[in-house]
Amino acid sequence: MYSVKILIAGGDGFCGWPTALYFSERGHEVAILDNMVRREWDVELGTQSLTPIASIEERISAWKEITGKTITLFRGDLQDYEFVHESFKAFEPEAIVHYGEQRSAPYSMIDREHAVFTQVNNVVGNLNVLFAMKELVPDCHLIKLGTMGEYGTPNIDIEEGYIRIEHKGRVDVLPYPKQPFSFYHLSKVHDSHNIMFACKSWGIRATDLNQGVVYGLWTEETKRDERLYNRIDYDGVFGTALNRFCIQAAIGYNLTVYGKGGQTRAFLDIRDTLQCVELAALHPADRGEFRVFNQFTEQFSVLQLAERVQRVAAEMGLTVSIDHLENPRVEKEEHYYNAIHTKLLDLGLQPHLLSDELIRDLIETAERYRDRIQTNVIAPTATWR
Ligand code: NAD
Ligand code: USQ
Repeated sequence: MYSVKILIAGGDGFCGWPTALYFSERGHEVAILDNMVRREWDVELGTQSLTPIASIEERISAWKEITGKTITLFRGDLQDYEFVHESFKAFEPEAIVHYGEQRSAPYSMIDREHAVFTQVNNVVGNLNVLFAMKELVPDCHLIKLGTMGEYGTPNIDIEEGYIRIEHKGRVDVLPYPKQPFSFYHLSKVHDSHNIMFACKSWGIRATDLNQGVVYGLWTEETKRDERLYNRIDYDGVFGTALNRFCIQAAIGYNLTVYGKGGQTRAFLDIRDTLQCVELAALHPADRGEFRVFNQFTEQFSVLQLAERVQRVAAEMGLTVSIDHLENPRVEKEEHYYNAIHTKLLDLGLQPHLLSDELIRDLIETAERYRDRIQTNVIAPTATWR
């Protein structure tokens, strides 16, 4: 296996921090770029990660102390082109994993300001990455985190990025139609279009990873020391379906299924996020290629997940009820869903499928940190209407 000089934008976040450690552990040269804005949103929303998390400086120095390995830090905003330019010039990455965006759909739907912030932050940050690549590291591979939510829930199979269309006797392979769920998901569509255009115009190499909802918390590296712990969100704005249900189950909070719960989404274990990103990094796209992978391992409806958590909790002696809350979102609650996801499997992905053990482990983690859980931030507050 060869070593890659890899920049993790958003490397202080839920996916980014374990990714940085994972690559560093495997002998790659790692730098993190982040402006810590995710920690400020906790303050804005009056919430915090279930697990206590050390500052980025403490995290990086603990990693050095434990493994002897160095992670470089570029602390700043992707919207600041001068900063992005300086960081790229100093580090000269061979690959960039770009996680550094506002990633909550509810946050983007709070009001006009949050919608505008989300799209400006994400679209401008991503454009700055593309321009810095063009100017300084044209051979570098961009591994961009997109989302399965770019596609929405069409009544036909979801392909990996492109679909062959026959129209009036002519045939073409075109980008798969996008019907995103929120202003956040729309920002990812805008990013995809910008990256595709940069690949075509400038010969940039890029892989768009349309990732499903990530669940889980622990990875080999993050559980080694308390100072390396990852964050995990449970609040109504940043918390995501399965993780939220496990944390709710631990404190006897009725599981918050929105509407009927027939909404089906694509899911994956955080350990598979790391594997997928590594597979993309070790098999770069060609110059000028805009490659799209659907990054998930299984599909579940929200109600299926709630019932599974309820059953595992019952086996642990916990009585858990399921609430069907009025859905704060505008989305189909019963629909067809079948998304293709073979490209990462073809590259060698070995999925960690959802297990009762993982659910039990998350419930136990939440029990351990129950004093940190604020029940007043669990209910959804942002509405789509
Ligand atoms: P996160 O919010 O935990 O981490 C994102 C990080 O990016 C944060 O540390 C934040 O400070 C940083 N950031 C945001 N804007 C920035 C800016 N302008 N400049 C510098 N840093 C900035 O999110 P996550 O859950 O780790 O998600 C990472 C990526 O993966 C996101 O792009 C998200 O859209 C995508 N994704 C996440 C999930 C999921 O379930 N968590 C699923 C699919 C896709
Ligand atoms: N949901 C509930 N109850 C909850 C939370 C969510 O029923 O307590 C439902 C939602 O209505 C939705 C589904 O579960 O139908 C998924 O919601 P979510 O909050 O778990 O995830 P989502 O908003 O889609 O966003 C998350 C990440 C985002 C990523 C996306 C992948 O926050 O960054 O892009 O998952 S995907 O869903 O494939 O678009």
